Amino acid sequence: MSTSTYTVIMGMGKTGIACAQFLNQRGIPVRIMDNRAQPPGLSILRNTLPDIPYLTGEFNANWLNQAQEIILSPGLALTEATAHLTNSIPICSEIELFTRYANAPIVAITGSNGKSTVTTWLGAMAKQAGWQVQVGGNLGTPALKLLTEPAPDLYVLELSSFQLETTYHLQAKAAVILNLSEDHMDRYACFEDYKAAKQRIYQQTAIKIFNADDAAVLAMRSPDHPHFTFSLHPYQGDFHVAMEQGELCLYYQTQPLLPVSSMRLTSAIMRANALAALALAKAIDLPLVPCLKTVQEFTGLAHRCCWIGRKQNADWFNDSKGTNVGATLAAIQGLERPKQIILIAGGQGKGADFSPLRETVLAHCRACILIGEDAQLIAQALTETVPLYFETSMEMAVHRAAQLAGSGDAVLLSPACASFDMFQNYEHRGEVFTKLVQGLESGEFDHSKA
Ligand code: UMA
Ligand code: ADP
Repeated sequence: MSTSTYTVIMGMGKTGIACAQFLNQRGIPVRIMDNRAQPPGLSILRNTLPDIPYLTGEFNANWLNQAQEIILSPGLALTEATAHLTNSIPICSEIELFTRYANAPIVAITGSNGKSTVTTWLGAMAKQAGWQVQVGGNLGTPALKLLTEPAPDLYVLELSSFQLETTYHLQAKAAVILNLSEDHMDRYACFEDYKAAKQRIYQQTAIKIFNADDAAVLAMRSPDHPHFTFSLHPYQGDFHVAMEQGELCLYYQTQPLLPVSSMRLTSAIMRANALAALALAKAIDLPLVPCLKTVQEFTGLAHRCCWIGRKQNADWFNDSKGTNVGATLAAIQGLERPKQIILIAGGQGKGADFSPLRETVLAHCRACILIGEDAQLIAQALTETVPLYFETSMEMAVHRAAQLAGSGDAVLLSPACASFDMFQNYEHRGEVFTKLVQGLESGEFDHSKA
């Protein structure tokens, strides 16, 4: 057992810096390191915490072996710490640290897709109901940052599998895994490992929410533990979608809640997200009326299947946050335009198997424009489906799409990949795409050259 009195933080990104600031403020001695030469948090660290010992460009085994505890940033796998350890040192996440200090109930949301949407939606419901609520986690604001504000009535946290790997005492009042499909296969040995990391969200959770349409999620349910289910199929979940007097409605059990036509977000995946948010709201006793008002008024988040305009007589959609195959499948199917979609995809595939795209592309797309590091991998999965075009920049991809697009078509950017090979992040990719599309003049492209 170590006799040291310092905590070592691994990683100098958003999470690492939030941990250093939080612990330093409480007088807990910390050291911080990052194996990147120029980690993004370095200048903030130097400016705001000049007395904290730090290291960049490598990890220091001595520091790690003498630490009282190691706080591991989510971008680092557990083995990045254990590889250096000869002593038995406890390792945990920033979220674990958060649970030690948080003084209000926690709702925790994970899943392969829809996390940010449901987290934001539930936060908006709580706010509409007059609750003090703080929203953060993988969404962007590190959970520990939320603790710098007075304790609210509720914390709503989006959690990634990375954060859950080393979180042991979440004890959420309500938690959900929205869905499970392959993601981050460059980090996990297999899908089972990824699933196991996600499943940790249900540990010691008071009320669990399950997607009844997702077999892998539903298999985690034990009937005697308090839970709610949701489903897009009539009467298949506590919260579900069914017809009421000729109109499609959201339901709680046998009670119609509202017609889906009254929602601003119209796609099926957004109905599933609304049902999940309502189930979480029910689990924490949020009043129904303000929640339903929020279901109707919510307009969604940027870069998730957003219509950005009509050019070349086609509709253009930005789904830059479609960073895995599951999200891209949902986006293509959600547009409901058989054979009329021109898909722009590609980037860093994170070790994904792209073959599930095949059938959906064949049914819904009429061309695919491929960009980025893993364009060839996607092309292999799509051989002999639809015409494939390879482009070296987003600008070229948009120009190619404009040449191909005709009346009634939809051009969809939904990359099924991370963006870091060509862009700072998915927001940057979406903004570049949107600007290029907005810059297209009608008739700028000569269709005869396509
Ligand atoms: N890294 C190193 N060496 C280090 C530390 C990090 O190479 O010593 C690399 C990682 O491999 C990673 C990158 O640096 O590629 C960032 O890692 P980080 O842990 O420092 O990231 P933070 O800046 O702290 O941001 C993290 C989340 N990022 C990741 O999990 C990769 C952010 O989610 C999250 O918003 C933030 O904490 C606050 O909670 C982003 C994300 O992409 C949006 N998440 C993944 C996803 O949603 O799919 C999981
Ligand atoms: P996450 O935070 O899990 O990445 P987001 O809400 O940011 O989820 O959405 C990411 C991508 O997933 C977008 O492309 C969006 O259109 C798609 N998406 C959102 N909700 C769902 C869902 N319930 N099922 C499948 N795809 C979804």
